[in-house]
Amino acid sequence: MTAAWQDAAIRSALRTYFIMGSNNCRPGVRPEHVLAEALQGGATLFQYREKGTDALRGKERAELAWRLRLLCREHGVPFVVNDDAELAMEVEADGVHVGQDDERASSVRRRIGAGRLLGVSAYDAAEAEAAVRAGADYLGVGPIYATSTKEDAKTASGIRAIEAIRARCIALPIVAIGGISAANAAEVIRAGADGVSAISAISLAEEPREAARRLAAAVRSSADGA
Ligand code: 3NM
Repeated sequence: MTAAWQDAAIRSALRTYFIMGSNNCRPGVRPEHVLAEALQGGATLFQYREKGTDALRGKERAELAWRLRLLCREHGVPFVVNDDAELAMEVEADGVHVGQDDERASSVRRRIGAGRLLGVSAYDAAEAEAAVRAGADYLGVGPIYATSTKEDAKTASGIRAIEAIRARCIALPIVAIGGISAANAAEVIRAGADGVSAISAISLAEEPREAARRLAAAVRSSADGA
């Protein structure tokens, strides 16, 4: 059995958290290319999220998962699968991330064991507390800002959601999500998040490597107290 993740390793992996599926890329741009660029730019974790309109299914989905998984392995960056514990096990992922409408977090924890990361999305403090009880290793809190990437996203909460969760003394590592870019990453970190996650700020950028580099630099400078 693999040992559970150390708290410091989780916080460090969450810093510049890139999420993508095949339908998040610019027309004609391959996801493998975008991920390779993002990793070179400094992405610290990757979540494969193949969801929404035109998402791949079955064999194509599993094959792309494997290719992206191997790229992460080459860079020594954790690879997490969104909402599919079975696929996560099949491609030897480092973890699974689930939202409130996906398989229950406690059930995913039983399936993946203690050695794989379990991330759970939370909109507010009540959902965060439930995620802690279910055995989450980290929380994905959002949407912080307006996003057009997630088809059924809730109303943006602003950084208040992060502050409210920290005010309840929930110390679990937090990655913020929704409309995050290099321009607003610093205030999210100052509000109490350990890191920021982004889809479109990197996946739709003309230069994903540069976009990831800018995002990582914004997180670094705010975490250093700049
Ligand atoms: N989950 P972008 S918001 C995948 O609120 C996802 O849980 C959200 O995409 C949540 O970085 C979101 O392009 C989309 O705004 C994030």
